[in-house]
Amino acid sequence: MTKLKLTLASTMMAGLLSTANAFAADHTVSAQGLKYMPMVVEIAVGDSVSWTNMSTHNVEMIEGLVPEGAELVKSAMSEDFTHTFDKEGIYIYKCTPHIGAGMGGAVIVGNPVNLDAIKAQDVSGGVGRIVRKAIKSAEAM
Ligand SMILES: [Cu+2]
Repeated sequence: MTKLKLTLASTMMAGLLSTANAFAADHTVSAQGLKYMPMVVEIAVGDSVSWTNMSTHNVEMIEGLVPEGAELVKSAMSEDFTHTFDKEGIYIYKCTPHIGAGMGGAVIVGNPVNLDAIKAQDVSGGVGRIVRKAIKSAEAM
């Protein structure tokens, strides 16, 4: 390759890389009282979610209610938190101290590939309400 062609090729590569980054979006979920708003967010693979206003809250994903093989994320109490989702499916999370009051939410990444697995779980109480809302959103996709 000539030097010009190499320069052109690397310029194109840089363009492709920055285009890919430009499509990854960050979505904000805000803690309002004892609720996460919005409670269900639908995002693309590679997007991130930032939880804000986390004065007395955290994010704890629940075993059996995330895609198979996905990391069970647990954020530090009272700290804003950002997580990038690289694996598609439905993620159900709770606020550890406030799940009794129903505080939690769901992130649906790409296709809800684990919808049947989540439906098969026997969940009640606050987590049950979040799961039912997530299933409703996933089925409407
Ligand atoms: Cu909370």
